[in-house]
This record gives sequence, C-alpha cells and structure tokens, in this order.
Amino acid sequence: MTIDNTEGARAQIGVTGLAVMGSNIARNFARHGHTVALHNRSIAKTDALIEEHGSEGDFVRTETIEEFVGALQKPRRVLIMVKAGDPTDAVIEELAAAMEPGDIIIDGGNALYTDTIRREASLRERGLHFVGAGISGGEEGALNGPSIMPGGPKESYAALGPLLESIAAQVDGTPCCTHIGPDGSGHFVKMVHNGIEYADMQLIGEAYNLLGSALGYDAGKIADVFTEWNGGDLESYLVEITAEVLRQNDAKTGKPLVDVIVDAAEQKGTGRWTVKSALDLGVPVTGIAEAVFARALSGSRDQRKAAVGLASGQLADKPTDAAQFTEDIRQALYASKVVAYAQGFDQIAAGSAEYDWDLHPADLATIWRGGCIIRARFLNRIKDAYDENPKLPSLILAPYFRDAIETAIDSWRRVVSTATLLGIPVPAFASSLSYYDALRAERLPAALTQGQRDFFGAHTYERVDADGKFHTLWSGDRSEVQA
Ligand code: NBP
Repeated sequence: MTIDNTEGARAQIGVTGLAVMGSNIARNFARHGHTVALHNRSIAKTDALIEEHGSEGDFVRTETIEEFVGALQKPRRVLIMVKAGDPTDAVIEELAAAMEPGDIIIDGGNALYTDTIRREASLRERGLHFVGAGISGGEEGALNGPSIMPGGPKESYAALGPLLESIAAQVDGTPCCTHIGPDGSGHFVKMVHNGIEYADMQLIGEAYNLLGSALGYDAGKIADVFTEWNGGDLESYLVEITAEVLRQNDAKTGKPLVDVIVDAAEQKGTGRWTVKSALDLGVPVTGIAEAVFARALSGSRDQRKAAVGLASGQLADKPTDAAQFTEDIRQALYASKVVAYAQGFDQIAAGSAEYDWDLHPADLATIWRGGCIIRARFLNRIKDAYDENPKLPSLILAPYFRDAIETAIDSWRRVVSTATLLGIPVPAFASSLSYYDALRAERLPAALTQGQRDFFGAHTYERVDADGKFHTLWSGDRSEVQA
C-alpha cells in the first residue's frame, strides 16, 4: 500500500537495514545535511541509532515499510543495506509493493551482479528504477566516505548521483562515485575490485613472509619496512595498515599480535565470485585466483598439519645482502601488483563487452583512489594510462607501467627464484611473473595443445602460413586436410 503522506514526506533518502554498514551510511547522509528516514526489520536497531547518534542530523524514525516509504520525498530513494541474497529479495519485494513508478531502490549490499541484472529487469517492468551500488570501504568508509559504484538506469543517477557523491570519499575535489553503467555493472565492478583486493593482500602477505623467512626479520622490523615502502610507489591503504597490524602487540602474551593469530585466512566469497566470473569470461586473472586458492590452502588445517615435515629438497643459503633483497621484494611486489590490476581491468573490459555496458576504466581508477580498500597512489597512474589510451590492450603496455616493470624485472626474477630455492611459497609472485613472461612470449606451447586436441578429438587447428582451419588425418595417412 502506498501512503501519500506529502506533508510528512520530508526525507531525501531512506536507509533500510541498520546493522553496522547501514547505520554508518545513514549517519554519513545525515552529517551531510540530508534528512534520512530510518527503517530496520526489528525496531531495536533503529532506536539504538537514534539514541546514540540522533544528534548528528535529521533522522525520521519509522517502524513499518509503509511509514518508511511515506516519509520520503518523490522520487523516493531507498538504500537497502541488508544481508545479501534472499533477505535482499524479500526487502525489495516489500518496498516495490509500497513504492510508485519512478521511485528508486538502491541495493548497497554485496550482491552477485547476476542477481542485480535479474532484479533490475524485474523492477523495470514495474516502472521502478533499481540501482545496484557496490560500496567499498568497510565500516569506517561507510561513515566517513566510501567509494561508491552505482549501476542501473542512467536517468536515475540524475536524482541519486548528487546524494551519493555528497557522502563519498573525495580525492583532489573529485568524489569517489560515478555512474558505472547499466544493470549489474556496479556490482560487477565492485566484485572485481574485491578480487584485486584479494590479490593485493596475498602479494603483501608473500612479501611479509619473505622478509620474515628469508631475512629473519621480526614483525616490528617488517612493520618498519612496510612503513618505508608506504612513502614511495607502493603508498596505499593496505600497505599502511599492514605496518599497523604488524606493530600491534598482544596484551595477553606480549608477542606481536600477528604471531598469535591462527594462519588460516577466511573469505566471504567475492574473490571466489571474481574467479568464477573470470573463468566464464575466459580472462586469466591468475593473481586473483592464486590469492583465492592461497586462502583455501591456508584454511586446510588438517591437511597442512599432516604435511608438515615433507621433503624440501636441498635448500639454498639465505640471501646475505639484506638491503638488496628487501629492495628486490619491493620491486617484485610492485610488478606483481601491476599484473593483478592489469588482469582485473581485463576482466572489466571482458564483462563490459559481454553485457554491453560500455564501462570506462579511467573512471574506475578515479573512484578507487579514495574510500575503498584498494585505494593507492598508483591508481592515479592507472587513470592517466587509460585517459591517454582508453583502448589500451593491457595496463602492462602503458609506457609508465612498462618502464616500471623493466626496472623491476631482475629483482622480480631474483625474488621468485630465491624463494623457490629456499622453499618459501610465493604463488602470486611466481604466477604473476609467469603471466608476464607468457604475455610477452612470441610463441607459446599452445601450438602443441592444439596438435594434441586435433589428434584425439579432431578439433582442428590454424596454421601460421595459411587462412582457415586444418585437420591432420592422424589415424590415416597423416596427411593434412582443410576443415
Ligand atoms: P549484515 O550483512 O550483517 O545484515 C544485517 C542486516 O540485515 C540487519 O539490518 C538485519 O535486520 C537485516 N536482515 C536480515 Br539478516 N534478514 C532480513 C530480512 N529477511 N528482511 C529484512 N532485513 C533483514 O549487515 P552489514 O554487515 O551491515 O552489511 C550490510 C550489507 O553491506 C551486506 O550486503 C554486506 O555484504 C554489505 N557490505 C558490508 C561491508 C562490511 O565491511 N561489513 C562492506 C561493504 C558491503 P535485523 O536487525 O532485523 O536482523
């Protein structure tokens, strides 16, 4: 039922789902001078928010969906911040029944982009605008300025954009929020962002492990290395917080906290989604995939326990020049990070082509410079690279990154080979280097793969010196025929 409560309809935005993310975003809107209607399935969270933070701005307390919808100015704008999956569908259905054509429903949760495509199509049929908005930055970002990736109908952005941009992080006066593209594109881009985040964290983890295992540095000394690195090309939120985590001491034991945390990484699923989507799109996101698998391996605790003590082979001596090896690791980290971003942007290009989204990589680099978990100095370089050439075949080929990798390449090889000789796992460093070597190779062993496929399955192959498809009569006289 729609309540036409024009007099009471004074809120510019409504937020439903007032757990940590929803309440922080509602407060962020209110702190920016917007009147915010509040709603939660159970009233306790709404009351807690008003009790603790009601003085921060103008909030409208509502209990029922009808009251909530009735409190909103037209076109009504409602941000859903509930648990992704079935709860989101349930809330959308309740809202849609109470809203009118032209109103806007925004899903700010971590939805799978294919769900967003489905929801957008279904609400469009009912005359409602559905905006799937990826939001990054965690609790702190939600409160103080996240990076926001809204997809959906362009016309809804006219009514919504200024509101979202007002609460987003700002870098050099530019909000970290822009209209991404149609239907599921916002959540797709947020998913790839999270995949890159996984790769970035894994690479940092490998650097930390090398500094500890190859050079014998303790957590405090490694924290100092990361702090120093944060002053240069690697400057980023993740490198900054790495130093903070490593410097934290455990109150109970007095040891570095990191040394008493169980070494089994958990995941909520967005990295896995990124890899599944990349497999479907045929994009080799090897750095992200290694990161997802590395978390899975770390979590196989029984298997790992049983495998401790397996043969290592003859191990090499540890590096003697600690300063040089530290610099080598820094270079390897930077080069591998470029590969991870290059692969992520390849996936975005492939998704854009598959779904006809017309995504702009430079815009994404711009809105990831602040607010989000992968915010980093070098996103400015990525933006510059795509501004200069929006059709760049790979980020690695942009002059700046090409030069950076050329500077890093010897260090990168030394790190991967030394780690291997020392028996220290570096799955993401090594696979990123192999990806780079494969990309620049003039010939790949795929020619043999094609020959094998033709042998056992008559799948045909192309020739380097003629057009068309060919097949060798393997079980006959082995002559070649045109397929
Ligand atoms: P949660 O993901 O923990 O969800 C809790 C909220 O969902 C509560 O308001 C709860 O209402 C509501 N809810 C549930 Br559960 N089932 C419901 C249903 N069937 N109908 C109506 N409401 C229902 O909250 P969160 O951690 O604040 O995250 C919110 C969204 O933001 C999620 O999609 C999350 O993936 C995404 N996100 C989170 C982060 C982060 O750092 N945490 C970052 C970016 C995005 P109740 O109070 O009545 O139980």
